[in-house]
Amino acid sequence: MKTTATLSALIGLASLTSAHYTFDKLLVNDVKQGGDNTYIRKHTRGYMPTKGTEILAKDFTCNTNAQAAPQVMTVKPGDKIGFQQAFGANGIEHPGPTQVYMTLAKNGDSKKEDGSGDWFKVAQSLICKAGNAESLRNDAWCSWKENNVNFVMPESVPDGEYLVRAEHIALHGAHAGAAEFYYACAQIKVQGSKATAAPGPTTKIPGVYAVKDKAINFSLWGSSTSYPEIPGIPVIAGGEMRGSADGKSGDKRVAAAGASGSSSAPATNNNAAAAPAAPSGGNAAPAPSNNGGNKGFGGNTSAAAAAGAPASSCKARRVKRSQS
Ligand SMILES: [Cu+2]
Repeated sequence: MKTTATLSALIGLASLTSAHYTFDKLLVNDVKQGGDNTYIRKHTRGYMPTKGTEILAKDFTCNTNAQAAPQVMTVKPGDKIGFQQAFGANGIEHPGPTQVYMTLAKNGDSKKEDGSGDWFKVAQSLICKAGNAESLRNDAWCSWKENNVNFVMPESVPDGEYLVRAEHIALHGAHAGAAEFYYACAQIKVQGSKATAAPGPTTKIPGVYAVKDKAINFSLWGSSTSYPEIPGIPVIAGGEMRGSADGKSGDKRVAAAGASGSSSAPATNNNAAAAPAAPSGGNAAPAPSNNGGNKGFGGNTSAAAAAGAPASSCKARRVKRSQS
């Protein structure tokens, strides 16, 4: 029995550890392109997440000490792009949404781009399986057990070279102010688009999230069966919305209506359950921060302690995985 218990403990540890990850392999239409970090910028954070006030630091753009990758991948609208996990990880096992942001390379060269310009959001995934409070802590999320963050390049993105930043936010510690951010940037050239207008709304990264944003201080440890939040800014018109706030629509990818006609309102869409689309009535001028609008402050944090939520951070940091 002792052996069994020890084994179970080890297995538990292993699976927690594999839940930590970053992304280094690019997929186009589910086929791996090149090797590790051929198109995705290598950084020095390893598989550890970014947390707390670190999201305000410059390194939040493409992760710690990110270096230009050797190649730029050319894709066309309609191609499915995936950011696959690094270090042998094979599945996201933290609960939370995924986001994909893009910024146009200012000099037309994504290898040289520093990401200091404006970013727009091309994709958002939420909940793909309607369930209960328990499933909201694991397999309700669209990204659960998938080994890559993926989206279909929308027609509404004009031709050009871009930095594309894919992100997963793990919410298990969010009630205690410790949402975990996993992200990396790829260098991608879009070719064959008919779009001409620059997509909006836009934001800066860092700056897309404030530490107190409701979406990243949400508690999974109460009775909630949905996640009625959209982290950051709304998805551009024609961009991809996968799943929904309560998962009742299933694992569906639909084109976001976007904020068309209402310019670049940076307000957070807190009505995701109603429609995977535009923020209601946003007419604000483009602004680099998203602190306006209906953004609240830590609305769900207090319920956590009452529900006996676990400590915020992951414990399994000891098991090492080679980064070489
Ligand atoms: Cu973790």
